[in-house]
Amino acid sequence: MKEFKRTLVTAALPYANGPVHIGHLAGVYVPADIYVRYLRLRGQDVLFVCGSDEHGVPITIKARQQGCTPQDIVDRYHNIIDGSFKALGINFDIYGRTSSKVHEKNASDFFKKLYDEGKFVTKESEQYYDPEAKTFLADRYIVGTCPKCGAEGAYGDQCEKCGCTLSPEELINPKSKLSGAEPIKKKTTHWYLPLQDYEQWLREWILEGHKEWRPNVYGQVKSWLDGGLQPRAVTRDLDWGVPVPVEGADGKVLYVWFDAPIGYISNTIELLPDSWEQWWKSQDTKLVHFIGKDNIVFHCIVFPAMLKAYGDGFVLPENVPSNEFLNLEGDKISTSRNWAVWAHEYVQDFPGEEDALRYVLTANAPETKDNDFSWKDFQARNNSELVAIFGNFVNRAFVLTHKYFGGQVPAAGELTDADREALAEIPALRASLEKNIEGYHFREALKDAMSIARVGNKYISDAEPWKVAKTDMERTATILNVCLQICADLAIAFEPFTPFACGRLKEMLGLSLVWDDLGRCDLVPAGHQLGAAQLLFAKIEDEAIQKQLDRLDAIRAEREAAAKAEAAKQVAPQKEEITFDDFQKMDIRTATVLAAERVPKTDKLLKLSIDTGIDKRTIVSGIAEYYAPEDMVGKQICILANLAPRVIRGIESKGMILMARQGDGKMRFITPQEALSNGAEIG
Ligand code: B3M
Ligand code: ZN
Repeated sequence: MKEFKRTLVTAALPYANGPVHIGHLAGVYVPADIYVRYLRLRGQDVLFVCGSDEHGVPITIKARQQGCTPQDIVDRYHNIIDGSFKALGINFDIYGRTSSKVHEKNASDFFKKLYDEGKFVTKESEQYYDPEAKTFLADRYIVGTCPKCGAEGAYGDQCEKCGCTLSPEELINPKSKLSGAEPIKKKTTHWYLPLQDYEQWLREWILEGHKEWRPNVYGQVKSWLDGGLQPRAVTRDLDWGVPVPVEGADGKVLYVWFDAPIGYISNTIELLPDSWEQWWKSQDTKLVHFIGKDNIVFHCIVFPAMLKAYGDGFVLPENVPSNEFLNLEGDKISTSRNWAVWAHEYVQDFPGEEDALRYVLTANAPETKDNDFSWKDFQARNNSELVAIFGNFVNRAFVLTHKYFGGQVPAAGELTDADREALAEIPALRASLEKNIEGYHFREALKDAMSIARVGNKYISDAEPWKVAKTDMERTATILNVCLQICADLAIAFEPFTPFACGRLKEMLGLSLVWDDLGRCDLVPAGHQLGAAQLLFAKIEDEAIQKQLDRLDAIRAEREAAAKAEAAKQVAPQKEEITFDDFQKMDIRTATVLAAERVPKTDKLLKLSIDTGIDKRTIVSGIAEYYAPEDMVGKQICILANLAPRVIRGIESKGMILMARQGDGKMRFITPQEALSNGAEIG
């Protein structure tokens, strides 16, 4: 195994076009922070870099929609995101931004060097252009009717209704999402990085050299490489981004996925203008990128190829841990549908409960498969694990030490087997915890930490110092001494996961602890004065959970109503042409309903007696969902009189009532605008 001197940890730069939600936290930021805190506790040299990703089309779209500038948008979200990371204890050394001057220069210089060295190829192509908004359009910004299912509002790359993949050419009636204008094709020239030139090198480096990467990451890389790499455009026609620093490139900027990963470097430069190269260019730096699963190709293929093309000894990632997706209450998290738990709202709704979220998102992390976050599970894990096991154990140990020994750590007498056995479990759990964190298995690592709390909780429950104290103070002293040693272990083992509670616990212990202390058993010296017991974790009450569930229910209801309204507007395509003679064959007339009743044992059918002007007859009609029998009596309607009779549920039905049916299935009968005599011919 390679020996490294320092670890550079990056967390994917969130787009500053919206706040971050629990999916982002669980996928990237909480695991990255756990990893960094662990390394710090071990005394390692670590740098933790992140920042806002402030370029890209979605930001310009949002600005247009809200009638403000892209800069306004990124300023707003940069601050919100930065604030929620801080509130949740996700402690970057720098949280920079790609709209900074340092980044603009760095990204621009990076491009220029590759350009000067002939590392790009140029290509002319035809792309969609919005003649009103005067801008080229990404596929996503062209909408129209889906050619497969007829749904309105299908995107140029996909129809969300039927799920089919599309290209903008296939859309019926394509329109620019920006201005509503019909897009035209226009020639444009861009710079491309010929990824295929790096394919062999990537194969050797990753497929041969990094078989230990998570299967989802390794598998995605392999399938990209097996599919054959293509030149990839690194510039765009857009007015928001880092301008392409070559002559004749007016109106062009660096593609957001070209400049964003360079942002990791820029942010390091901003923080450490004199020593940043040590982090990026020394081969004894271990670089780890924490990312979301939709970022894999950019971090494992494109960015490394960019660095390789650049040369100059840039380090490549040693690992790229990426999670699957987190769902919320069984549904995909979606920013546009507002189906999310937003980090900045969580910290407002649950002040002081930051650890609970970190804990649950880790315990439930989608490390190997998609996972679900539910508020009930959140409450249960907080109340029955953090509060009932970890918190309860520590609380009992402290309260009893204060009660019997005035808060002074009592000296241990001779240890019994039970004492020794409890303490002996800790080094083994520590070893497992280390192995798991170092292997990026944070869920398992958290289980190891929780197992230490379980050991403590079981030990104190079995040893019952509150009973022993009635007869044997010496034994009570030993038990509480053992408990306090375990409390110190917990303050260390949990620090990466629940740093706020561990801060309080260290305060209560009056000790500063490092990782190597974990499992030593003599951390808390006899005679040492403890601080007052503080609450480590608070119970989360049903009302708080219900409030969140109500909020989600309201969003769901709103979404369903909107979907219904949308469906109602759907118009069925016109039927095949018929001749006038075909039409003439139909005998359509006015008629009046004389009586109506439900057909027994059916939900949909009404039996109607009607006066057709020609005769009195019975028609069975499937309208019971829309009309009660009494709604129909006395109404004038239109019927198809000469439809061949049919027997429905044993009733002979002669003719059909004309109904108008809208896209969501809602039906209304047709009535003449003014009452006419029954039997009037329609046509
Ligand atoms: N902003 C994508 C994302 O948030 C992107 C990550 C950039 S990392 C260099 O999914
Ligand atoms: Zn479709």
